[in-house]
Amino acid sequence: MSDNNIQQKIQSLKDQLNLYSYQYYTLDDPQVPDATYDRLYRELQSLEEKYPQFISSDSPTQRVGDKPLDGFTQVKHEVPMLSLDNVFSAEELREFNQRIQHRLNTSDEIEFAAEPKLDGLAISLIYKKGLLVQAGTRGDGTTGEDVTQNVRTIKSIPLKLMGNDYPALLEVRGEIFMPKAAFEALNKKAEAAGEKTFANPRNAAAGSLRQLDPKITASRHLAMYCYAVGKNDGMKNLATHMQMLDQLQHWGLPLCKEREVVQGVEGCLAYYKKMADMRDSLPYEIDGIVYKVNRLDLQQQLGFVAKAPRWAIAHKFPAQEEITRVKKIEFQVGRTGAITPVARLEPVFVGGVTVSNATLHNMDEITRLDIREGDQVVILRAGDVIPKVVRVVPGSRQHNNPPVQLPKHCPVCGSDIIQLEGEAIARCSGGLYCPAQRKEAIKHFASRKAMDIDGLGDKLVEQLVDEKLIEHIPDLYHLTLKQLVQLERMGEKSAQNLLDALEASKETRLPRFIYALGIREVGEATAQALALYFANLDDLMKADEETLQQVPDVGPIVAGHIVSFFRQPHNREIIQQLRDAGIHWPAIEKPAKTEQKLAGKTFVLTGTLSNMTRDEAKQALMAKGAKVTGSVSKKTDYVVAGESPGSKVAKAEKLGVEILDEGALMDLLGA
Ligand code: 5U1
Repeated sequence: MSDNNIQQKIQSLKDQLNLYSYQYYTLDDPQVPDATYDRLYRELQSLEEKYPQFISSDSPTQRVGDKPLDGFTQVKHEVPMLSLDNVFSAEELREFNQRIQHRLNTSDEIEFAAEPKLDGLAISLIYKKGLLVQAGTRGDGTTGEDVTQNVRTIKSIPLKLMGNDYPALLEVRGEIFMPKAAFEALNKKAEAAGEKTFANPRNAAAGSLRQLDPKITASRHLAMYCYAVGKNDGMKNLATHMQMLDQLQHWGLPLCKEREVVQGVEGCLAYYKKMADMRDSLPYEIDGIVYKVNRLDLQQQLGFVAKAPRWAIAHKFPAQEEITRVKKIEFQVGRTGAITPVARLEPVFVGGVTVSNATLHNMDEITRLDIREGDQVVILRAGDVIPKVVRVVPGSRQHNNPPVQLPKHCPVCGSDIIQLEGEAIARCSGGLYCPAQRKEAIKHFASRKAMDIDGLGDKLVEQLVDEKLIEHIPDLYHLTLKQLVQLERMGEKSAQNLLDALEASKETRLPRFIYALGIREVGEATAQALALYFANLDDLMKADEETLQQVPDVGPIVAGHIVSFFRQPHNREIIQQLRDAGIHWPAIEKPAKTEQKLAGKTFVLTGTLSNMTRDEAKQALMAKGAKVTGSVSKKTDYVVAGESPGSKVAKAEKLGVEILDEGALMDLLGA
C-alpha cells in the first residue's frame, strides 16, 4: 500500500470509530455491536503501530496518553467563566423574571431555555479547526488548570468535531460529571478494597479529573454536558440559546437531552416540577434547574452584574445535605424484636422537610460512622428516601462522649438482647411479652396494606396498649364504646367510627390476613403468593419447609420463618381467636397451571386505570402467575401506564422496559 492509501485507510477507520463512539456515548444509541468497534479499533491500532508517522491527536487510540503529569499548568480564560445567581423559591424566580421584564421595558412573557443543573464541575473546551486542543477547569473564573490529558479520556467528548461548518476557533463550556451508576460502582470498589469512598458524585468527578495519571481518569467513566459557548470566531445565524445548543449537538458535542424551551415563569415552574419528579430516575445527579433567556439579542441587552449574567438563574432544589447535632442515641424495638439505634437530632430542614430523627440501622453502622452523642453530623435526605447520617463532621467532637454500646437488656421490657453470630441485627428476646413488639405487631396488623383498619393509627395503638385496653391483636375485636370514650381526645363519634372500621375489617382477603400476621420477611407479595399457592390458611399452617419452597420467591430462610411462626402455640391461638371474632375471607380458587400464562413476568403498575383499581389489576396479574413490584429496574418486564403515570415511565424508557397501556393490559388479562 502506498503512503497515501495507508493515510486514507487510517482516516476512514478514525472517522468510523469516532462516529460509533458518538452514537454510543453521546446519543446513547449504539448502531454496531461492541465487537465490531473492537475489531476496527484493533485494525487502526496495528496500522498506527506500523506507521507511527500517521498517528494524530484525534485518533481514538490517543485518548489516554502514556505519561502521568508532574502537575497541572494554568490556563487563562479570555472570556471569564461566569457563575450563576441562585433562587430558592417560586417567589424569588418571579422577582428575577420581573427584573428582566423591567430592564427590557416589556410586559411580554419571556421565553427561557431550561435545563437541569448538573452537580459536577465546570469546564472549558477549546477546539481549533475542529480539534480538541485544550481543556481547562473554571478555577477562579479567569485562571484554571489545564486538564486536557484527562478530559481527552472522556469518551463522550469528541476529539474532533463532526461536519465542516464549525468556526476555526470554538470554546465550549459545560459540566463534567460522574453518572450515578459510575459513582456507585466506584464507591463499591473502594469499599471492597478498604479505601476511602467519595461523599457524592460531584466530589468523585472533581477527584477523578484532577488525577496526574490520565489512566485513572479514564477508568472513572466521567461524562459531560455542554451548556454555553465562550470565545469563538463566528457562530452564524443563531437567534436563540437553544439553537446554539442544537448547533453544538450537530458538531457531535454532548448535550443534555432533557433541555426544553419554556414560556414565562409558569413554564419554568412546570419544568422545575417535572424535573424534580424525574430527579431520582435520572442517570445523573442534579441540584436544580437553570433558566436562560432564550433570545440571544435579549441576553446581550441584559448583560452582566459582577460575575453572573442577568439573563440566567439557577433555581436550586432544597438542599439534600445539612449539618446538625446528635442530641441522643436511643434504641428502638421493632415488630420482630430488632433493636435499631436511632439518632435524635437537633431539628434541621433538609430535602424539603424538617428532620429530627435518623436511623443508624445497627451497631456495625455505628462503628463505621464512629458516631457519638454530641457529634455534629451530615444528614442526607434525597428524594423520598428516609434521612440518613452520612458522616460525622471531622473535628466536631466537643464533649468526648464515650462510644455507643449495645444495651444488654431491652429498653422497653428488660429482656435480654441477643445477637446471633454473623447477624448484624440484635434482637430483644422478650417476644410478645415485650410491649414494644406487641405494639408494633398491632400497628402492622391495622396498617393499610394489612387489615386496613381506618382510624387505628400508631398513636391510638400506643394509647390502647399503654392503657391496658388491649394486650394482643384479637383484643381489638372486643373493644367497647364505653372503653374507647374514656380515652383522652376520643369523642363518641370517633369511637363509634373505630368500632365500625373494626367490624368492616372482619371481611377481608386471605393474602391481606397472611400479611397482617407479621411473619418475618413475609411482605405483601410473598403473602399473595402463599395465598395463591395454598388457597386456604389451614394448608399453609401445616406446610413444611420443603413444600413452602415450592412457592415462587420463598427460599429456605423465609420458609424457616413461616414454619417457626405457625409452630408457636401462641400464634396459633391468636389466629383462632381472630377467626372466632368473625374474621373471614372468600375462598380462593387455585388457578390451573395453564392459566399461569404470566408466570415469570414482572410488572410495575403506575398511574390511574379506568377499568379497575391498581390493586385489582395487581390481583388479576398475580392470579396469572405474574409478579407485581413497586419500582422499575432492569428485571421489570412490563410497566403498565395509566393516566398521569409519573416518573416510572421515564425510568422504563431509559431502561428499555416495554410500556403497556390499559388496553394492552386488558388483552393480557383476557378481559
Ligand atoms: N445547565 C447549566 N449549568 N450551568 C452552569 N447551564 C449553566 N450555565 C452556566 C453555569 C455556570 O453559566 C452560564 C452563565 C453560561
